[in-house]
Amino acid sequence: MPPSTAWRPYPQASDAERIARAQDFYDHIATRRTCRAFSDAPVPREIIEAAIRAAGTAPSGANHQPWHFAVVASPEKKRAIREGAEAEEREFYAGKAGKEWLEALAPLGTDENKGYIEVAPWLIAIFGQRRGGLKPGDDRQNYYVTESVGIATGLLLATLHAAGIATLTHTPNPMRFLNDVCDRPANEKPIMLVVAGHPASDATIPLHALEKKPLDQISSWI
Ligand code: IYR
Repeated sequence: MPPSTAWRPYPQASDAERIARAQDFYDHIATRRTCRAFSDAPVPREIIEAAIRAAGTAPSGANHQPWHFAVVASPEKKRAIREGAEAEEREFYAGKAGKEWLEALAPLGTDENKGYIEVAPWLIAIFGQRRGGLKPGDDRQNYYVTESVGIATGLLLATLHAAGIATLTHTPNPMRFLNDVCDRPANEKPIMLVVAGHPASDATIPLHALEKKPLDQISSWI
C-alpha cells in the first residue's frame, strides 16, 4: 500500500456560494497590476513571510517543493542586485533582445534603468532547485522544477496582492549574478526576481497592460 492519509473533504457549500466565491476571487485578482515605480514606504515582514508560506503550498513535482526564496532587505544587497540587473538590461536594450522583442516591449515603456530595485522595501529572488527532494539533506532528482516554481510564484503574487502590496516580476537574463549576491549554490537556477512594496505616488500603468484577452479567446470547451 502506498503511504496515504484520508482525503479531507472540502467544506460544505452550495453551488451558489461556490460560484460567488469564484467570481469574488476573480474580481479581486483582476485588479492586480504590475508596478514599475515604488515608494520606500515600509511593508511588514509578516506579509512577506505569509506570502512565502502561501507559495510553499503550491503543487510541485513529487511534492519535492523545489524552490528557494531569498528575501533581500539590505541596502548593500539591493544595490548589488540593481547593478547586476542594469548591466544585463543595458546589453538587452542596446540590441541583444533583437528588434521584434524590443518592439513588443515598447507599449510597456520599460528600459534599462531599474532604480526601483533599490527603492522598494523587499526583493524576493526565487530559485529553482534541480535536486534536493523533500527532507533537509536529501539529494534526489526534482521534477517539473520550472512549472512548480512558476505556480508557487503565482501564489506569492496573489497573496501579496490580497495584502495590498504591489509587485513586479523581473527576469533579467541571464540572472546568474543573483546566485552570488544571494549566496545560493550553483545548482539552483534563478527564475524570477519579485520586487514588492507600495507604488510611488506618481506610478502609472500602461494602457497596454489593461488589455486582457476575453474568455472565449483563452479557452475552448470541448
Ligand atoms: N527584463 C527586461 C525586459 C522585459 C522583458 C519582458 I518579456 C517584459 O514583459 C518586460 C521587460 C526589463 O525588465 O526591462
